[in-house]
Amino acid sequence: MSTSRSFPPGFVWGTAAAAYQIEGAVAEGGRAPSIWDTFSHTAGKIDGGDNGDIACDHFHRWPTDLDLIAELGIAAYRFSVSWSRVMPDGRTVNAEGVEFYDRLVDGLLERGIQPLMTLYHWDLPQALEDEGGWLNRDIADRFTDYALTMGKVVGDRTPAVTTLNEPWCSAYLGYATGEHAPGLTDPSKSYPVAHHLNLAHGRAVTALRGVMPAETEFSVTLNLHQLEPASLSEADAEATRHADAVANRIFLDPMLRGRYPDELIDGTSHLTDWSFVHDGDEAEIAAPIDFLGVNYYAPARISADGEYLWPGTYRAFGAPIPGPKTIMNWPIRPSGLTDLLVRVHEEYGVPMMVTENGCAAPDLVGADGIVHDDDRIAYLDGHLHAVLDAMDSGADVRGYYVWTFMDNFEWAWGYAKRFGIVHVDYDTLVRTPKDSARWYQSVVANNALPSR
Ligand code: IFM
Repeated sequence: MSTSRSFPPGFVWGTAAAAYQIEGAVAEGGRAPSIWDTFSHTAGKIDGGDNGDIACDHFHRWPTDLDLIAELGIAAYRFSVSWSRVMPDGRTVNAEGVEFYDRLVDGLLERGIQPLMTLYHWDLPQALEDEGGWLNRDIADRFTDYALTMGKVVGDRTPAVTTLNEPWCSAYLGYATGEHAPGLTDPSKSYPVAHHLNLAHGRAVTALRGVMPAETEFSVTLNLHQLEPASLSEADAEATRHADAVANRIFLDPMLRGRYPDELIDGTSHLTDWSFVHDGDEAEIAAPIDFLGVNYYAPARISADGEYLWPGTYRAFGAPIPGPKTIMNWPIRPSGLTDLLVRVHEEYGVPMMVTENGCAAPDLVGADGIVHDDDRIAYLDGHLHAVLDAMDSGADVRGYYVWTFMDNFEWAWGYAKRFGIVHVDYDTLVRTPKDSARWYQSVVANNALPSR
């Protein structure tokens, strides 16, 4: 039997959530609709016709939610700010909205929990969408103003800030496949959207450094794709390199190297007009960050066969991978996380945090009222071993945030898919820790994984 494996002292143990997925209270405290309110209220967009109107009612229940995080001994909480609560029209500050996050940050610190504030987790104010949203270059300045508002209010108590969560989803799921808000299906728009997200990130980091304490750590969170070719053929290898440029390097390269990859701009992306990239933009995007947030759930397989799904990537993005899957039908492959972290370390040399990792599981409530989610425990255990493996290979990984604290609104899947380590009864909104929460509690307490 192997012995337990320890993490280094100071390793950050956290859990993560996002505003629209948990807050509810969409029409309270001066909040105005975001693109996700509009989208979720559009017939046919969300499984079961669900929406975030009530969600977990975290807006009202945050004190007891934070009590539970503290009781579990979780040292850090990654929350996101609802832009449309703070600036309902995208521009004008709503004091009530700002105060909510001011109290949340104080509540975290009072309980000894370290805040990691995400500024944008997909819920753009609808008023800004009406002006063109992420397609309108002006969005970079709107985002910077919003970031500065939050930085000035909570910056003195917020040691770490993430600008964007998973801009890939905003650009491609929002504009190419239409699975996410704003639900467009015009693939040519994904590239300018990705660029404006990148620009907003870099501009906001530079501006925030001017108003927040010098020791504040700045980051961005990317859902990097661990890609593998479907076969040994040169065509699949080439398709995989290309998909890597479109899915990963379109963010990594400008942010960490100050230049878009040649594969994107040499015409192979099927989008030859990159005039939306202005002189000086790439330098702005490359504003130095202190760590990269990496979200990982599953690897993806790329095949050159099949039609293009959108310019520059492939319908066969997601070619079948044999082996175990979660109930999302996502392959379970912890070694993919090791490979990804080592690759980013070797190619970009940036410190990293795993800012999301977790799984949806069937989560039946037992006769004792508890969810005995051994499948989730096995998933988390495997992926935490994978993080240690990456660190053994030299990757500088400083923390891990389990996705997610409690079951919540899982975007296009509504409430049908549960990712939480805490169960939420959506009739009563009662929260009950699952076995995985108790398992995580003990991992955090010991700073080590149990023996296998
Ligand atoms: O729930 C989402 C989260 O909002 C962003 N990353 C992936 C999670 C699971 O799908």
